[in-house]
Amino acid sequence: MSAYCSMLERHPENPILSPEDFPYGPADVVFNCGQTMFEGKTLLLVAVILRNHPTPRIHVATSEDGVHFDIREEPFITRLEEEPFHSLDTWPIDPRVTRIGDTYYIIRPGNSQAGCIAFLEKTTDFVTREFVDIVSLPSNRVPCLFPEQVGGSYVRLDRPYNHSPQPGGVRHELGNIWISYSPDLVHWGRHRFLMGGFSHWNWVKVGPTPPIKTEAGWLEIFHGVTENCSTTRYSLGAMLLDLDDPSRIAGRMESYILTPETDYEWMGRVPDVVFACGAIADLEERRLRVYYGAADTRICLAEGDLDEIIRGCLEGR
Ligand code: BMA
Repeated sequence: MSAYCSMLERHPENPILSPEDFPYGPADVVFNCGQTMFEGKTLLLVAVILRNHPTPRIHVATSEDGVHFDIREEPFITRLEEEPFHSLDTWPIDPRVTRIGDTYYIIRPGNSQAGCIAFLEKTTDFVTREFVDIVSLPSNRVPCLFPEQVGGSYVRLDRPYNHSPQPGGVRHELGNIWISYSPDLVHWGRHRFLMGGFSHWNWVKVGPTPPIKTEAGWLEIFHGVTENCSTTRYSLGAMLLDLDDPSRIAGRMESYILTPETDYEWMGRVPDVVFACGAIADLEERRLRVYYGAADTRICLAEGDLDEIIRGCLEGR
């Protein structure tokens, strides 16, 4: 039984990928991963920071059982080669994957002096990738695509920064989730505010992952950030968006579904962090798997009962 009331259970073999497991190292960090099913296997896009290389790269890791992964040696994503994009693409991490039809779209942040923007790329085979465009202005943290059009438009959630004065005059970097629409995945508009922090565990920032279609609504796993005088803590939450009008929250858990409570989540490059770039639902088995970065150092797996999570959202637990 977890010390906290979490909806997700940690896999007993956690962490399932650590820097020591990276066969092409030495690696200091193997963390926050995109996740999807591909050709019947679980596929992770794993961000790796090598000890002897200045910037991260993203490797493909695949698994038959969802727990033991083979990591491909050749990185799948490294910095974009050509200017003007190369100098904006200094830190390839946090890939979000959405399958639309037979194409897998990947959105990841570009961090540079110019600010944090988002690159959209696509692939059909996870061997070659094609750059589509920059799809957000600074500062916008990794838009997440819905897996199909709604009402004739592509839809996304994103997290523009909001530098708001707080009581007492302190400027604070807050982050809220917005929703927007596009005819072609490149031009985005009809921006609407969706959700800000709403509880002690997420009042500083909330940020999205790609929504998952269920019968009850779009299941959205998001991260929530809180701060106290000495630490920042990242947890995961869940909500449901209306299937026909995803700008409407149909249900939301008041509590987190996962929060740091193990040594490997408390200690690492950034302590006190569980961070997900997505989740994988098995709609037949009614299970949800979340591959998450622990303390910005390792990858772990937490699993839950899909119907329980949906009920938790609808009941506002
Ligand atoms: C966020 C992202 C994540 C990271 C998290 C905690 O802003 O940069 O990559 O896991 O912070 O450090």
